[in-house]
Amino acid sequence: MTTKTVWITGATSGFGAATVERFVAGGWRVIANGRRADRLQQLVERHGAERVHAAAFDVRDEAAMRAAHANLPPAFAGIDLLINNAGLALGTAPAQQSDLAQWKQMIDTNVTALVTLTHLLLPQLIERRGAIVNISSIAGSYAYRGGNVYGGTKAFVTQFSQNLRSDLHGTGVRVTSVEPGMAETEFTLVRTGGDQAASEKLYAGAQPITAGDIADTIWWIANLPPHLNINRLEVMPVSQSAAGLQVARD
Ligand code: NDP
Ligand code: 8X3
Repeated sequence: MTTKTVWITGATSGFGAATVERFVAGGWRVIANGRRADRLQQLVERHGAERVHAAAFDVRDEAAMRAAHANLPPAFAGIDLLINNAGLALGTAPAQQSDLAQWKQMIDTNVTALVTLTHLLLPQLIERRGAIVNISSIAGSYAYRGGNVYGGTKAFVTQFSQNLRSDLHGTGVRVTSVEPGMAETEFTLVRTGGDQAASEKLYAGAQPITAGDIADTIWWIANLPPHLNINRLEVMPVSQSAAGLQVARD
């Protein structure tokens, strides 16, 4: 059987790191991206340079992204699956108290970088009848206080995924939007600017989704028979559900 290649963004932590392990275990080659080069290097050392290629760059840096693509080792140059996972939320303040720089960083990472990499890889994904899995969020479907721009970026990811499907009609390329709910990763540590106690408090007693759960979900999506496409997949822990609307009274 031919060895397939997957490009995973955000491979240094959380969902992305667990997905690297899942795909390597499944026999795939992995292009692992993230800014923390030391963590990527550990992946290469653990699995070998023939299995994992470290592509250390900031996804907001288009020139670095293009250089990483142009300099892929020949064995990694044919990409069958793109997993657009790199992303972040910054802050939990209401819009009127939010930091504009944080809003821009979320848009640049979760939206602009995701479409840039997708645009770059689309020709070869079409040529190879490949697939794209975009990591969106329930925050793109359910409003909550402090979700403002983060939720907006994820609504974009969900709709972009569906529109990509329309444009790719007839090409055989599969596109899926995965929309997880509360999952314990470094997500809350990043969102709170490194507040470990806040992160632990959020997940305590909730039995949140694990990174491995999402890695298994992506693995399942990627290995379905080629005539099947999961369009959208919303996943929550049993402990989480949607709550109602709010009313302000005089
Ligand atoms: P983590 O913080 O654990 O992982 C985020 C990953 O994104 C890291 O590998 C980080 O790598 C990478 N990343 C962030 N910014 C950049 C950048 N500018 N350039 C390159 N890589 C970057 O969080 P999760 O695993 O939870 O998050 C993965 C995805 O899942 C995100 O898109 C998030 O929005 C989404 N999500 C998370 C949920 C949750 O509750 N945890 C629920 C729903 C969706 P590095 O810092 O090394 O660059
Ligand atoms: C992360 C899930 O609900 O914290 O995307 O926004 S949530």
